[in-house]
Amino acid sequence: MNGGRVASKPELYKIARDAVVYANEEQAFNLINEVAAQGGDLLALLKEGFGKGHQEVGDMFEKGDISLPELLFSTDVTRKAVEMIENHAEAGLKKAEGKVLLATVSGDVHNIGKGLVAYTIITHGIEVIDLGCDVPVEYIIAKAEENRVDIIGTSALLTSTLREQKKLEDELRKAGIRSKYLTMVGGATCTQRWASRIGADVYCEDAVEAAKAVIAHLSKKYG
Ligand code: B1M
Repeated sequence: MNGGRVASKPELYKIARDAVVYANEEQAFNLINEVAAQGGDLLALLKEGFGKGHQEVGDMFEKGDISLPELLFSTDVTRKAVEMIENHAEAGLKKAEGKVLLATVSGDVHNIGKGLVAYTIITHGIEVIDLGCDVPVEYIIAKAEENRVDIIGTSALLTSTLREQKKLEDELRKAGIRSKYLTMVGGATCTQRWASRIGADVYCEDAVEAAKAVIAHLSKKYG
């Protein structure tokens, strides 16, 4: 990958970043295998390399510099890199304390933005339970309780499905478990105003903001 010379950390991070930005799955896999074989720090590679690339493509998409299919190809490389690194758990990948549960609300099949949020959080070494899309509030709460998560994040992209985010707040309160969780909301139709109105703890405009909010909350809780 570098003419036989041992690559420096910034060089390795750049190769990982490029693999995501240019959606080069083979480059990502070869790099992970090489770093794992050398006993290198895979979590650092995830955060500083793949994670940075992932944030960059997210930003490029927001600015309209790349198309939706390009974003999806890159996100797929990040997803596979994360899975591969997780499979190398014995090679030193340690998770930070705390768990996040994410779901796109019931009646809503928009999965791409929430997936981007999930992978951006995962690249910081934080465990994410991603329930997918079209998920009823009752199931979200059951899974949050079962997995003892710290944060419940919901995504809504349709005006008609925003109310599910309010339903989540209401049902958590009714069950007397609202204070156990930090609730985070986002999605194209969701706003700060809506979050304040329904009593959600945090509104995030994009995946980077979401990851920052998660890190801030978990650092405060676990030190
Ligand atoms: Co639909 N769709 N769609 N769609 N779709 C929108 C959302 C729409 C704005 C398009 C439009 O009309 N201009 C519109 C909603 C209008 C409204 O209600 N106000 C719309 C509609 C109407 C529909 C259908 C009803 C169309 C129809 O069938 N008549 C239908 C609904 C199906 C359903 O859900 N029941 C529908 C279907 C679909 C597809 C299946 C074709 C496809 C989804 C594929 C998939 O996800 N697997 C799709 C798509 C792709 C879109 C657009 C074009 C793109 C959405 C997207 O993926 N953006 C969208 C138009 C648009 O937004 N420009 C549109 C990329 C993604 C990275 O951005 O999801 O916003 P986004 O996520 C961002 C932030 O919002 C934030 O971070 C992400 C990135 O940084 N974020 C969070 C998201 N979730 C977060 C959670 C957080 C924090 C931040 O914390 C938990």
